[in-house]
Amino acid sequence: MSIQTVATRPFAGQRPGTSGLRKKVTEFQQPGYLENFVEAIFLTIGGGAGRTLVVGGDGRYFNREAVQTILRMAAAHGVERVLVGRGGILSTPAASCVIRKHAAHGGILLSASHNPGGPDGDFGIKYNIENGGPAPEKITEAIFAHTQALTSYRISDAPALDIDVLGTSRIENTVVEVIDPVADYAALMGRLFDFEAIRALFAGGFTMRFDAMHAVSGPYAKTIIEDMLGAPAGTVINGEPREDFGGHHPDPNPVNAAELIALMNGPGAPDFGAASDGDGDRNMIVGRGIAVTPSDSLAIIAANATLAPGYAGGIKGIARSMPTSTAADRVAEALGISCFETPTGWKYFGNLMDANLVTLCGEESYGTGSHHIREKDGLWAVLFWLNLLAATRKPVAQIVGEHWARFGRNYYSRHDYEAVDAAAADGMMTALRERLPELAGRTLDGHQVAEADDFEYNDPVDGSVSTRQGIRIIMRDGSRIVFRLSGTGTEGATIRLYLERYEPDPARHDLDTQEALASLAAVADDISGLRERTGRDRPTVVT
Ligand code: G16
Repeated sequence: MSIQTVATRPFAGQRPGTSGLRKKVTEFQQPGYLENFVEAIFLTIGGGAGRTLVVGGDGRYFNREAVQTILRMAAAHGVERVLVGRGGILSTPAASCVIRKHAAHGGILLSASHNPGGPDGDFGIKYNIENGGPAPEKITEAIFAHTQALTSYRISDAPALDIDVLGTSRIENTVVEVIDPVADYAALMGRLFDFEAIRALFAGGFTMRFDAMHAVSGPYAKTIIEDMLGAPAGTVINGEPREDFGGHHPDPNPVNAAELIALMNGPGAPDFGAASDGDGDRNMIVGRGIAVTPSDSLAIIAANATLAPGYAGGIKGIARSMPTSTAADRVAEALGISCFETPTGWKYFGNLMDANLVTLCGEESYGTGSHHIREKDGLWAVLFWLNLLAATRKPVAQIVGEHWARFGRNYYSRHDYEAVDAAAADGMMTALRERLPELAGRTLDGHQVAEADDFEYNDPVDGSVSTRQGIRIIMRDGSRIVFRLSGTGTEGATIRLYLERYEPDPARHDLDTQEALASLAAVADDISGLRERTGRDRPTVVT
């Protein structure tokens, strides 16, 4: 074994997006591409001497090769100890949990989350810091700057390590410990939720279907829901992680998890349905005949937080990403706690949680979580709902209906226009930005515009400023139209249009969501010229 210095050259496009670097697998397979990014991480954090690092991923195609490369590079950079999930597996929330529990300096996470996998799919890598959360922008920018100036990287020429067996071995002077990917995480969940009450719920015949979508949450869900909570075998479906996610899009929304939705809407539906994504940080909550929107789920969790033992003392505050509906704001107001509005991306919640300003965080993109770790956490949200169902013994639809009756309903939908021409998308956003000053005060199809701006976030903890985080058109009646470009797509541009309408009157809480939002959708198209500029006459995905 010896440490090699290998000559390299910079690759274009290695700037991390909303959540790390995500590219096609084929791009990552170019010699030096992954190595350059990893070298840049080590240069940014100042090497590995005396440090513990966590490494793992969602098991998608190229995960195993990438883990081996990172282990050999960690050894070349003098890392003292690496904790790696068995088989190279760690869900994103479990990685965050392991970093915190073992006081690691940080972690390298391999995932392109909900993006499709396989040889023609996507791969991704991101660095998480010692609080267990995604690196903030100043670190990701430093990593990017290093990628652009590299002339070489360092790597050990050690042979591949067996990462399928628990135990400790060495590469150069680095200790590599293969750990059970589920154990630490499952123990943490057991401390937050009333497992006894949930066990009693299942023992009483409560039925559930958890669709792991052939992604990483399968082993976690089987251990916790079936083995520890006593749900019958078969409650977790598609529970074996596969390198290509069984050819599916591992994104838990009603479109991609259509089978689960059909089951929950059909005769003989189980009491409760849920799904998680590629790396286990997203969740979808479904009751009989009702898919709960992520924005409502956050608000309902907040309103009922004290039912779970881990939150029995109450919550400090709530944070939501800007495009997420304002349903949680109403709960925060009722509880007399603060509600923060941040840009899209879980990384913006880290400072607020570290400063103990918020307990719960959520995003419209099927992400919910709390200060127990620093990533969103799919299974955590599902366990929260199970705890809520066990404590109240009410069906999901009743819990949601009662919440709306108390706080009002925020009709909400996201329209995605995927893989559109990047120049057309940029052109649309630029033109809309220029129109913002003249929109304020105007009445558009009966909605009076109260505010129209390009969202800017001033972090109250470290004072950093993030500009151009999405265009908001806020109406006097509480309705909102939001436009932003996705930061996670890998093909052309994806335009996201978020629509929200607030309805306080319970007599009007059973409208069809798209019908309730039709007038706002028409206004959105009118002011942006979206259809004309992109040549699309309808969204690719509506959730
Ligand atoms: C990532 C981030 C999320 C964010 C989402 C938005 O999700 O971790 O915090 O809400 O991207 O994606 P976009 O920029 O495409 O709207 P994930 O689950 O892909 O890591």
